[in-house]
Amino acid sequence: MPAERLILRRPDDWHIHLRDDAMMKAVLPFTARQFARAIVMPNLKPPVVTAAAAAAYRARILDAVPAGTGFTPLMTAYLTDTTDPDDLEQGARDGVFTAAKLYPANATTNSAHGVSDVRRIDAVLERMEAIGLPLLVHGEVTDRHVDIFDREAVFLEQVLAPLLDRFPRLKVVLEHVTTRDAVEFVRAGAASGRLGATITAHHLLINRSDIFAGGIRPHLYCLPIAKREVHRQALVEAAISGEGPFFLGTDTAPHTVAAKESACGCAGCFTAATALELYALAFDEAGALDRLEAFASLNGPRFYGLPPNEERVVLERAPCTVPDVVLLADGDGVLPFRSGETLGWRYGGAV
Ligand code: OTD
Ligand code: ZN
Ligand code: ZN
Repeated sequence: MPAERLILRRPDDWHIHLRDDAMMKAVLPFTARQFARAIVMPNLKPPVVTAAAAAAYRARILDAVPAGTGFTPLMTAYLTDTTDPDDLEQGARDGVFTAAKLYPANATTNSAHGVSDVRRIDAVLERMEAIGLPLLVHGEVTDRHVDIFDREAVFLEQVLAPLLDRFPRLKVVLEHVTTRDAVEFVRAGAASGRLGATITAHHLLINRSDIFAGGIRPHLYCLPIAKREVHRQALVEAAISGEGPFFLGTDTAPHTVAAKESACGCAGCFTAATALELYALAFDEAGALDRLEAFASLNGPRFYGLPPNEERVVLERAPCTVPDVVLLADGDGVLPFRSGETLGWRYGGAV
């Protein structure tokens, strides 16, 4: 008899995009309802590059957190070719920065100011290694001659492996892994305890054929793009393994309907509306619900050196309808991943 209820420590989301203004106000309640803490990505327009900008962004988020949720945003610095190591260190010492994010220039949404060549930021990486500030990596090369489906695997070999060699004590999270290659790479470095990886719900649930099922489906387009089924299976196997380096990071990335449904649509899946339910589906399908707590609530805090949350929450095997659309105060809307569908798991809140 399969489990009907699953009680787990309140989880954290180690990779989210909250945006700002009306969009932030509309999407933040979904994350704050399920997760105690979240790593907030800095790819605003303009990006969050200084400790002062991150502190101001954190204050805007805290202002928008619904009363009673107790949600804590964990802030990140957006690394550029000109990041000042002193500002980064001061931000870390003041408790503003939990990590810093490496976007190879133009790899994904709002990454035009990213790092043009990782060797340009050696001084910054040295400082991060010295003070124990984790480096979060969007792991794709941006050379347009490299096929879009190969950009993660090529990044591992050309950029990440040499970087890990050059900074042997730097803590690194390979964000939103999408390939078997990445899973194997992370496993190979697991013994060091300094290499982790986040896995999104959507990459556990879709493969690249789903993006084109019956027509082009812009709401399934995200970066890194979903890969072949063998890769999806490798991600599921890693997520349910319970192994320490693999933890939950939704990469929920809201865009307006108009920005997604366009001749040149934006990348990103908005999964926050039913994040835990989507992970529960993937774990249930793999017969591994008992491993969800390690992935969602234990492995991330251990990697970041933070205590796991004490509170418990419940997931129930019951119908849960994903909202059709989430409306913003300015009249725009965002379509959740699987909008309008009924999922077989429902988040029941704190117990
Ligand atoms: N991927 N979209 C966005 C970010 C992520 O690479 C990512 O972390 C975004 O819209 O900010 C996306 O597809
Ligand atoms: Zn990314
Ligand atoms: Zn992201």
